[in-house]
Amino acid sequence: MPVKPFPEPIYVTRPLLVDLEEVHQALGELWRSQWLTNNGAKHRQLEQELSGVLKVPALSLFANGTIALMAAVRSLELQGEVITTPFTFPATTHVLAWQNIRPVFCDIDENTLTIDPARIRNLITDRTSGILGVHVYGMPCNVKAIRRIADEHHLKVVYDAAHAFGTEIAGTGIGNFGDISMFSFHATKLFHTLEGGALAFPSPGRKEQIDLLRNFGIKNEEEVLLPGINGKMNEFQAAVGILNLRHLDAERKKRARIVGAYQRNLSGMPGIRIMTVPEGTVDSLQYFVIRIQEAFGASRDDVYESMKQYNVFTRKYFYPLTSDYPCYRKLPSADPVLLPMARKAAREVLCLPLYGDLAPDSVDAICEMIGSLARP
Ligand code: T4K
Repeated sequence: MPVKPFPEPIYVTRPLLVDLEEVHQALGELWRSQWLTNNGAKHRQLEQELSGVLKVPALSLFANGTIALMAAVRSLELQGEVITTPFTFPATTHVLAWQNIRPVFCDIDENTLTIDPARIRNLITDRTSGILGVHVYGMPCNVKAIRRIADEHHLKVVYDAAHAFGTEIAGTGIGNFGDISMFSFHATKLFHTLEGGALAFPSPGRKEQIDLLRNFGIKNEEEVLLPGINGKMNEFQAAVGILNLRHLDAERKKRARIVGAYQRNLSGMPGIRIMTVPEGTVDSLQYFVIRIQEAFGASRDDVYESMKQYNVFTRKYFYPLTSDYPCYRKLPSADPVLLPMARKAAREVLCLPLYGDLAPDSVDAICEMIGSLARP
């Protein structure tokens, strides 16, 4: 081995951890208030602060991103069939299945790896009620083309923006597109609340109903208006979120430097294609993703396995495709022949370690390790 393995494991990500003293202080406030959940002061404060950070008119916090996405699907009364991408985390597809909706898999765009609008029209039937796109790695879907198709066919549009915290298209927060967007605040996300998530919606009028769905449908002590669920974020999660927001800019700056270091080291390496957001788009800096193509000589799986010997644990987000899971693979739209781009992407992608505390010379070493695996 030309480069020495790391003495400690290097993971694809590490959570942002603020000074423990700050956490103790926030916990002290909670203990004194004796208010731990159910729309408390921290919850209200975080909701307000996040609407500003994400540049959306309104937003509702949730216990996690998956429950939030379930509430979005409910709120829009999606049913029958929903057209979606198979190149995603299990949650996106499972949320449909949990509500007895048939996922209809659509192939992805070769460059952005998001749902390909040119293929959506052919999949629309009289049972189609919506489109569920994923801004995968924070790469925006083609929101204009999707809106056009949705309007023509009277379909609702939901975006899984789990990776897209802070993504902006020409200065507009990503949560302003589609009818509802879901953000994940899981510990592995740039901004996190341990576990957590939110729904954002361009029309603030939607908030009342979504908040009801989040809290059992309870309007007041006398009235329960609809079959809601328990999707509430608690006060500890919200307190951690408020603290993390204060460190967001610093974390972004550190990540941007790391991304720069990766780009300097890897650009021009034959067979390595770096995923970058289009011009005019603010990058969420959630993942640093490369595609390992034929010219590299070694396969993505070879690199993934070999990097473990160096104590580097990269991830194959998103392999396998959700359409290949046993629970979905018999669906007509899951036929591999219909999803050539998604299959290619799932074979090629590799997420490299990206988090603020990753030392720049570790990035250089990781790139050297990758370079040493090339078999041109
Ligand atoms: N839609 C999309 C497109 C998503 O990607 C996700 C979640 C969702 C929806 C659902 O949102 P949530 O309901 O989760 O809010 C992780 C995350 O758990 C998951 O939230 C995320 N996507 C997914 C892409 O990544 P795993 O199964 O890869 O996690 P795990 O435990 O293998 O962690 C990855 C690495 O992170 C570890 O190797 C080490 C590091 N790590 C992890 C945790 C949990 C830490 O250093 N500390 C930690 O506490 O899913």
